Amino acid sequence: MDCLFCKIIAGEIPSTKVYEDEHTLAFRDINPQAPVHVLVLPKKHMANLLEADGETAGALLRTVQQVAKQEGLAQDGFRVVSNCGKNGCQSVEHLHIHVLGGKQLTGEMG
Ligand code: DGP
Repeated sequence: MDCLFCKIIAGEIPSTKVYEDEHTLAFRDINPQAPVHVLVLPKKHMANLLEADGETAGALLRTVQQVAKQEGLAQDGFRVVSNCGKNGCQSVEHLHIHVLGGKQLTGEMG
């Protein structure tokens, strides 16, 4: 399948890995929007949140928690975003959750 994030998961394209377990991978965004900007994704290909089952959603949220703690975001807080489809400006069609933090983020959401 011609999916950029599947190629990263397969190790065909390098990434800066932050955390990995059986079902999920977390690596640094190539174009960081904050001092900490990590992408959390399921290893199994699915286009976006609409395709995620409960088990996958749980695994992703556990990895978000792990990344937040590991990256020192737990005390001051952080933001989680998952762009979905055209209006959400999703550019890579493999479900991923952005974890952003390490500074005071702006109040704008859209
Ligand atoms: P989204 O717009 O929500 O689909 O986010 C896709 C993100 O993926 C975007 O913030 C940039 C990041 N990205 C795109 N290509 C690569 C890559 O090859 N490596 C890494 N680490 N991140 C990438």
